[in-house]
Amino acid sequence: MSEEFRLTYVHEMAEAVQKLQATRDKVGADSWELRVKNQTPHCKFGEQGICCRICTMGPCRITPKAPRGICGCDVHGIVGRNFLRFTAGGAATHSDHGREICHTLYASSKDGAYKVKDPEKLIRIAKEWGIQTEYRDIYEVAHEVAEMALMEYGKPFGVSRWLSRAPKHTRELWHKAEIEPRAIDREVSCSMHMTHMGCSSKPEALVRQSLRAGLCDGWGGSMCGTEFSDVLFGTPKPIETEANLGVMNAENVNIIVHGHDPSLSEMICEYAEDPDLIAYAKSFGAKGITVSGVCCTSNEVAMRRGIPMAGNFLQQENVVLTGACEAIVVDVQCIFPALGPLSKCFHTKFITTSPIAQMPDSEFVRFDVGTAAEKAKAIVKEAVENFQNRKPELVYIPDLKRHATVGYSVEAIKKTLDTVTNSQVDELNTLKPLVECVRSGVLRGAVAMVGCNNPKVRPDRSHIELMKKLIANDIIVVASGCSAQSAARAGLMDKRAKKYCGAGLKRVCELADIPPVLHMGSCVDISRMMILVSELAKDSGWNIGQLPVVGCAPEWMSEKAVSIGNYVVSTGIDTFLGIDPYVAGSSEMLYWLTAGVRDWVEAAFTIETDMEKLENGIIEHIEAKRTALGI
Ligand code: MSK
Repeated sequence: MSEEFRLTYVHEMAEAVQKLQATRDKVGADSWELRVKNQTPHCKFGEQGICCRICTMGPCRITPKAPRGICGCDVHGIVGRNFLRFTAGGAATHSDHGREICHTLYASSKDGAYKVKDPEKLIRIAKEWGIQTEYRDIYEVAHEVAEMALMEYGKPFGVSRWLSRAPKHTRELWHKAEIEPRAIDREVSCSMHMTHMGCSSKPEALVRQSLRAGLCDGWGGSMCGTEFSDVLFGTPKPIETEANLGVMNAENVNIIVHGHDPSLSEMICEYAEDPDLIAYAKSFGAKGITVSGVCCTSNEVAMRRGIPMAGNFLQQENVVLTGACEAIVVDVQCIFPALGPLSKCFHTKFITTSPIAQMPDSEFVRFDVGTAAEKAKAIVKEAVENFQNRKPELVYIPDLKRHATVGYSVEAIKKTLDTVTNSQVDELNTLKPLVECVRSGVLRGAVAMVGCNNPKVRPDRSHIELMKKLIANDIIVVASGCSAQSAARAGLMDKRAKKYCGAGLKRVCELADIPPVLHMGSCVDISRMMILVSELAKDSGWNIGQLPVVGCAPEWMSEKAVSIGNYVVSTGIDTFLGIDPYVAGSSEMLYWLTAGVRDWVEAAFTIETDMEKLENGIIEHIEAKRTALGI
């Protein structure tokens, strides 16, 4: 069996969607491949971050002839302010998602649509926060924890509660650098204030606040999102699933869930399993109901329910182009407005559900905690009824899918490690076996691969080729977001992919029965990776900045990714970006991001758009960390 296994190549993925593009042309639709052509070449001022439109005296663009804006701000101030606003946008987005989850937890009840699925985790967090748990109803505890978490967004004094999870050394660095995040909303608000006309234009100050705003996301809002999603929907554990467009089923009603917030998708999945609705689907000639996902909503339901992953960010139009999508139901973030006009060329219902993400040409079904169950049921019913409107001549689902084992939360990683330790003599529920693998050199290190796709580079290629190179060099990969879906679609989350590993990682995969690329969840779940490195530091006695661990976002595109980069670097992890965050126009900003911040947080960014150099840079960096540790 294992001899027959091979990874899917990126060119095979591209070929598989060519027929979908023929359908696109036949129905006169549009897709990102065409729009990229219309938008190329991109604005050079924008690309370098040297255009300022923060006030209406401009817009001001910096050139050799005009080195300052009308207010006198130089290129470094303009690039710096743009970078901080970029970061604040991402921090706000992740954190508001986290806030919604806190509200859902606050509304949870024994008889309601949302229940506490992981009471053990809830009690652990409650104790961490000094909340009384004994002799109390679990929902009383849940509501107190949720309220306390909501206060984290606007508390007038103190720093984020979650910081206490970080190692002492890291917390001291943050304190000394004055980047400990205070209330979550305050850091976003403060970033907007600092970048208003007539406030900060000094790169050092703008970068410092970027790190702080990033930290309020990763060690604030995103951590709320992850932790309380686990409490509500279950902490992920390894589960089998499949990935790529071939998970859609031509004989079934296909519902695609897309976005980020699991509150909606969990309910849709629930009702797609309802025997009455399945029978209803059969009455329309379908064999059943298939729910599959796109983007991070997909990661959320894949790792808790094994719901298949149809694709990542740049696949979102492809699911409609199959002609077999009865409904694409979206919540928030990373949703192309293009889905509206595109779905009009097919029978597909494009259903928006959040007041945060409203789009033309969509049907808006307002989803809220109080009516979640009835709205989800109505959406599934509507999708079922739409099956009869399919145009069979337009249906084509590429025959491409891969098996994947997903759901490696920190808790699941520890449990997996417990299976390879000798429970008679070894400590359980720790990361120490992993530390030993790194110390002995069986594993050279670890890379956190994260982030989106971006049409600026061939979609998925950088993710997949980088991961292949890393695992061949005995570097284990943990992945989240659309990067995780690239891995799954290629087959890198199939346990049989161990054949592509170096001898050390292959042995680890065999012993622990894991794939070489571990799925850690959605983009808010990069907060899981922060816990993972913190615990690795504690279990190894090394500081985070000393660990042979690297973060990498080779194809990123969103503001959220910039915010993530800021908190990953701030946590002490060197971060490699394959796309320039519009800072090329300022030598001072480049200095601060790629070198200056190292004095504060013992890590920095590397911006490298050449994939081969990026690949080699990561491996060299990991080996240099090992040399510095003397291992
Ligand atoms: S969905 S932020 S395209 S990873 Fe989280 Fe993917 Fe990037 Fe959106």
